Amino acid sequence: MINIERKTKETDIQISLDLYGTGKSEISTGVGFLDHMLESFSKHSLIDLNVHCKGDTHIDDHHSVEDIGIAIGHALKKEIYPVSKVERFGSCAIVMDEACVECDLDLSNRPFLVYEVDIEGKVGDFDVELVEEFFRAVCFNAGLTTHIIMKRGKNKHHIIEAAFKSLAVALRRATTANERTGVPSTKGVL
Ligand SMILES: [Mn+2]
Repeated sequence: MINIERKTKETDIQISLDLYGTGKSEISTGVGFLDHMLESFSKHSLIDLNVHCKGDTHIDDHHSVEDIGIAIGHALKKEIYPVSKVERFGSCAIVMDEACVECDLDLSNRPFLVYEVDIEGKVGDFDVELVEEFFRAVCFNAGLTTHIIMKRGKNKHHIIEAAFKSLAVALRRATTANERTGVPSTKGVL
């Protein structure tokens, strides 16, 4: 279990995260759609996750969404590394009705994000361009090489929720114990 506190003039965030949990969450970010996505992420990753954020959402949701991503990324980095006796690589394609999104990731300890999800506009009052900001903040601060690719879809709520679930399950698979892998790198450390 890792606890992270992150306070700036824009946001005040408390996070607790247990990588090997049971998918329990208490989420209150001030951004309703993000609450829904993080509850889904926790449930399907089996990561126990509490997130509380007071942010300047009177401006817009950008600072809160990005800063929560940074804080979750920091917490994941502390929980994941150094990598030992786990699968290391994880992939998952999730379907939600007409939508299908695939996430492929590597516990590389190197930040990289390929994000090919071609959607615009809003879900409710949530700006969908913030989804890429969130995933970039998570992957860069956690040290994850991650590709999130929309294979098909029309409904933006389905597409984004499938993206969060695909990251959740890919991460769960990559962090699944495997006694035989040792340090799963020819470099000898990750
Ligand atoms: Mn939903």
